[in-house]
Amino acid sequence: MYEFTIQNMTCGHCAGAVEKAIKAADPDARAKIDLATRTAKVETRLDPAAIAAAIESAGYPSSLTSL
Ligand SMILES: [Cu+2]
Repeated sequence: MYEFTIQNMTCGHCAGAVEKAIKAADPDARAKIDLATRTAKVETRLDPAAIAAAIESAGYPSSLTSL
């Protein structure tokens, strides 16, 4: 489980776009997006850097805040 802080995520559409980007990178990922805290908790077998890159390429720079 990785937790990312995601910039620019301001509405439900953004949260959906972030989730879609995560699922595109890893179809087996489980993602819990929290709009209020602008964080995403992601369960994935991928390297967290790959998830961060996918989120960023959707337009939302992110940083890994915890493992
Ligand atoms: Cu939005």
